[in-house]
Amino acid sequence: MGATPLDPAVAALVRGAHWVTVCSGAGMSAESNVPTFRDAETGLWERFDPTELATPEAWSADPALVWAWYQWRARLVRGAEPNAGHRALAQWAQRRTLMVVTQNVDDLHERAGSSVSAHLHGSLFAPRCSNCGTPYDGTDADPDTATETLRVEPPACPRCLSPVRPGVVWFGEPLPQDAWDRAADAAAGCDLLIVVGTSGLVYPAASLPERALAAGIPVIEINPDPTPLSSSVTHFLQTTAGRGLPALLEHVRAADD
Ligand code: BV8
Ligand code: ZN
Repeated sequence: MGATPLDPAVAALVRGAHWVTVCSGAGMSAESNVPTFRDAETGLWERFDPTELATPEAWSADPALVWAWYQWRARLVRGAEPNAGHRALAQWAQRRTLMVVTQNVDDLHERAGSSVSAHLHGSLFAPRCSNCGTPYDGTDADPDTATETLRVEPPACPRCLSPVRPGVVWFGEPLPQDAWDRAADAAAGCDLLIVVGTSGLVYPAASLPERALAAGIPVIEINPDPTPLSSSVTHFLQTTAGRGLPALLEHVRAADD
């Protein structure tokens, strides 16, 4: 997919937007070599289905398996770098109001310089006690073991000795209310919403672009593949985050020069 020259209508939307809200999904980190949620997990984990493992049932059935999976993912992210898409958003935010709402549990937006308004599904780097909720800031179980073995016993909470759990939102769990409220406000108040790198299958996160469209807010989708949203958005840019976002930023820069 070569860089396609932007449709003048898209360029005009981007130039005129004073408040942009970006809703990102796993595809945002794909060019950083972090597998998306629906990629077949590589190596050790390929025989597991993420939608099976990212559940309270999997955790109660085998905490050591689930803890090892998240340790493996955290290690993968630690070895990854933000990509041109992450960097474009951080630069864009220096010129306009730009809010990042993400479904991703990695920290690549932050490491590119963005401040993230809402991590709708939590973070790989915020483990907490499964019982008393105390944040766990102890050194993680040696992340290297998570690549060699399928099971790593979760650490015990220093306060109540219950197992420490990953700081993510599993299927069937409610989203953090404060994160959801900030995300809903960001999607309702902006002049332009950009949804990038998400299959748009998981709710309520997937409802944010729909809510913006219903409120008459233009929505640009960036994704190399069509999604259930692609036919309803204002503009569908069939390209990757690493190509599409820098292309949009060029138009913001041109408007400022
Ligand atoms: C809730 C954190 C209510 C964990 C995640 C039936 C039964 C049970 C539940 C439900 C049901 N029907 C609906 C539900 C609700 C459920 C849901 O929506 N299920 C779906 C599957 C139908 N939702 C929930 O359970 C949510 N909670 O509803 O609670 C409630 C209320 C009160 C009290 C109790 C309960 C919680 C959902 C959160 C789950 N946690 N992640 C972890 O990471 O391990 S979800 C996880 O998958 C991601 O975070 C993301 O949100 C989601 C989808 O992943 P995507 O980010 O979209 O990535 P994906 O791989 O799918 O797609 C990648 C995309 O990128 C593709 O489109 C691809 O084309 C594109 N791409 C690829 N390369 C690039 C690219 N794009 C750009 N550039 C590239 N280079
Ligand atoms: Zn505890």
